[in-house]
Amino acid sequence: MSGITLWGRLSSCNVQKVVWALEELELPYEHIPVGGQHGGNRTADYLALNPNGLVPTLRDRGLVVWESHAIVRYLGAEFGSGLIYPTEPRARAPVDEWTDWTATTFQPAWIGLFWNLVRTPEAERDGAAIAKSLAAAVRCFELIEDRLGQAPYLGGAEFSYADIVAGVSLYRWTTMDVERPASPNVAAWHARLNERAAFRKAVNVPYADLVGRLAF
Ligand SMILES: N[C@@H](CCC(=O)N[C@@H](CS)C(=O)NCC(=O)O)C(=O)O
Repeated sequence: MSGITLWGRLSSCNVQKVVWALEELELPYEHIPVGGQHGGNRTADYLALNPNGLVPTLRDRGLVVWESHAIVRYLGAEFGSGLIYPTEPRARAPVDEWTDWTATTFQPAWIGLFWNLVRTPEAERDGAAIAKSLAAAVRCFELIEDRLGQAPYLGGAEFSYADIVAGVSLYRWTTMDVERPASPNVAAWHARLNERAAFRKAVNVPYADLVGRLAF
């Protein structure tokens, strides 16, 4: 077994984190579309790799890793030379902090909005649920806005994997049909990330195939 293989559909925000990291680190990889309309994530072969049955999954020279944040951290630690995952504990701490906050607080908020507003068929949409999830997402973006008033990137002075796991929200957040508060620091961060080819390739992915689709 040699080289890197990534399983997952490119419309998944969790897969997008891994694509962005791979592209950022200029690592060659084989991509196998799995999940969503492609299916394949409940087969015995796939479950042997990832017993959680979700995407993404990554294999590198025999090592299999699932959970998007663990994958991105692995890539940074193995191949990044400190580039997306700082090696020094005091530099690493804020990066891990914003990453864990993304996993536990920020992503559930903005993805909740995406599900309520975009993935739920129009006839089934619940205005109260949309308003609640929008308020939660706005609260999170206010935290990010404040943070980006202190530093250009979430982890501090340098781009890191914290920007990757949180930044996959930006295409959807800015294209969803909702009232967003003015957030100049978030807008400037988005513009900075958009200068990166890896961001554009991984994240600026139209999601028409997800509209009104709750099946996966
Ligand atoms: N915590 C997991 C969540 C993975 C997850 O929820 N994946 C979704 C796509 S974003 C999935 O596999 N859904 C089933 C499908 O796409 O068929 C991670 O970060 O990797």
